[in-house]
Amino acid sequence: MAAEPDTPLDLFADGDAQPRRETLGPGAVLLRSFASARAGALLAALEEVVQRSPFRFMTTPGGYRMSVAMTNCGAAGWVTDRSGYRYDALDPLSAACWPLMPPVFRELAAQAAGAAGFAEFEPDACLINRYQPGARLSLHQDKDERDLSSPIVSVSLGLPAVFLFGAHRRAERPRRVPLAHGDVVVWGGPARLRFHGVQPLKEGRHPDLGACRVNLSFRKAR
Ligand code: MD3
Ligand code: FE
Repeated sequence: MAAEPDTPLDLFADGDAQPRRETLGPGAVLLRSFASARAGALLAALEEVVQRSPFRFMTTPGGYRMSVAMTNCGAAGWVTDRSGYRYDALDPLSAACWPLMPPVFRELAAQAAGAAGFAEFEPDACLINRYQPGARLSLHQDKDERDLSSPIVSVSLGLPAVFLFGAHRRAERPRRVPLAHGDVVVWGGPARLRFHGVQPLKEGRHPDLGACRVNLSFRKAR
């Protein structure tokens, strides 16, 4: 039998740092390792953000404390409390504006969106989620943003996690997508209102982040 013809992957045989693109479904593009080369710069910028607006456990409108700790940067930040979910210009802990979106955040988000076919993505909100072992996000839709025609760009850092990519109905069984340090996913168009979640984080240690996973999600909220 003849050898298989060379595939594009053979051009990048040294691999892991090489970005690879995978389509998860209509409107959902996984860019493996897209952020790897800039992970150090992203984490340094994150340090500055959390000095001003630290991670905190928010409360759902139903009164549950979320297992994922959150903070934000940008002109608007996603918050939840007993009165509901919303985007707010102010950090409720400090009553001051959320920290500015670091240029390295903004640039990475725009480049990833562009690579997935969304030109000129200008996010005004970056929700930052921190998962410690056991933390999870149950299946939900993101629909608090005014502009549902813009994509959401999500950047995974630290420990790996299993992302649940569902359908337009909660009951439909989601696809399990393992996400690792440096992976970026762009969700837009027909994928924008799909249910999604994150399985409970497994124990582990990441060399840069220790026992946690951080996810940056860039949105156009208003
Ligand atoms: C799929 N966070 O904060 S954004 C969230 O890993 C959230 O922490 C995920 O879901 C996390 O709301 C990463 C991934 C995401 C965002 C919007 C979507 C996936 C999506 C919209 C439709 C389908
Ligand atoms: Fe979400």
